[in-house]
Amino acid sequence: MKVYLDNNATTMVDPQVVEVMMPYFSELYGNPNSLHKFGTLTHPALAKALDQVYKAINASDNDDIVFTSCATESNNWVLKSIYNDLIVKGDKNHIITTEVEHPSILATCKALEELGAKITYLPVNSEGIVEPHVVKGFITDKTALVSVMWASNETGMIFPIKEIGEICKEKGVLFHSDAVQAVGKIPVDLQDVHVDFLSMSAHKFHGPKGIGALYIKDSKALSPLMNGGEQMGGRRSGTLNVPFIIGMGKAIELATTDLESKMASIRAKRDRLEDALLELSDVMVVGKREHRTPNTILISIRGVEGEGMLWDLNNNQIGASTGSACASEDLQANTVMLAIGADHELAHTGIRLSLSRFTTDMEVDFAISEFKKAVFRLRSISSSYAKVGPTPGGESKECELHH
Ligand code: 7TS
Repeated sequence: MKVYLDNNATTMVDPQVVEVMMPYFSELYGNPNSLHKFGTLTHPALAKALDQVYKAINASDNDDIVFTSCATESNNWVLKSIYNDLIVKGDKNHIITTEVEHPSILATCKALEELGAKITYLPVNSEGIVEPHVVKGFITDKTALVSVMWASNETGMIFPIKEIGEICKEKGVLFHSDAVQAVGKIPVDLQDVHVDFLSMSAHKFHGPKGIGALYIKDSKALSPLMNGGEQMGGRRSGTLNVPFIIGMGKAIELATTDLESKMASIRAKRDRLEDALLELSDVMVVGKREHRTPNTILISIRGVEGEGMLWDLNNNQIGASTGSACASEDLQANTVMLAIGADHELAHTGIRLSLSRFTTDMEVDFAISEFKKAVFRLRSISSSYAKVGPTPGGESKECELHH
């Protein structure tokens, strides 16, 4: 058996998504901007895909949704264009984000900092989220943008986006949310929550890789990142990736239809896995489960290096992660765990397990048994764990880290 538990890194493309994409590679391959039939024949399916995305996030007709190549592009676009439009050409100088964003936000902020922007990286609480009053405390009349993720790719923790959106609205500051780990996993209703810009990515909800979108409330002005042939109303130049856009539309529709029941089913499997792993001594899961997306567990196992654990799981046909694949090529401690206040030893023992609607009960059973075996095996050869042994009581918990 092979068990894929790294769905926060990417997901399997749903076969129904592949099916709707297929005709647009070799049959209906026209460029939608061409005036002949080869081009115009793609229009109905493109319009449908756009509708599917609008509906899934409850966007209004006044809003814009612009397809991009990925969420990394959407995030770069918002940050760089706000910097150009409101800082270089305007009278603002400040952007607020958090310490635990994805590298596509953090590295872009670092680059803008080098160009002279003032960036505030907000600290997170012991569960790894930013509290609304902390955001409020840092907004000044020079703040151009607040950018806070909707849900963490590492911990699954859901941020108080509604409250932060209200604060930004009240203060007249633009608000961006990287909702890559929220869309398709938990309800995202943009009539209920005030967000000016929202990034999403199809490959996190069983769509293809290499296609994403940026939602823009009230179609507000934002200078383009890509200049060229003026596609997408001049917002994002580059020939439209027709099959991938169609795939994204289908994928978001499938993910958000009967979302509550899909969430309940994934949550039941995640909770069963988590309960079983918490039977081990000296393990800790970051964040209360009711505060997390229903598919994610970030667990630390005292005495077991994250990379060793991954290796062992991989040898036994289980794909997991020590955290974001975007940052895991070097053997660094999990940065989110450090931001939460974990010591370096603990931050080196984090393993992220992320399920999907395709994860089966049998796979969960297999993962539980292999995970436990790997922990026993690795602890038995861990010099540090052997020396100290289980901590007194050795109790395991799902909790907040205490500083
Ligand atoms: N934002 C978040 C919150 C993400 O989790 C990711 C990918 C991205 C942006 C980038 O999306 P892309 O469309 O450019 O690929 N996150 C991860 C991860 O956690 N492990 O591998 C990729």
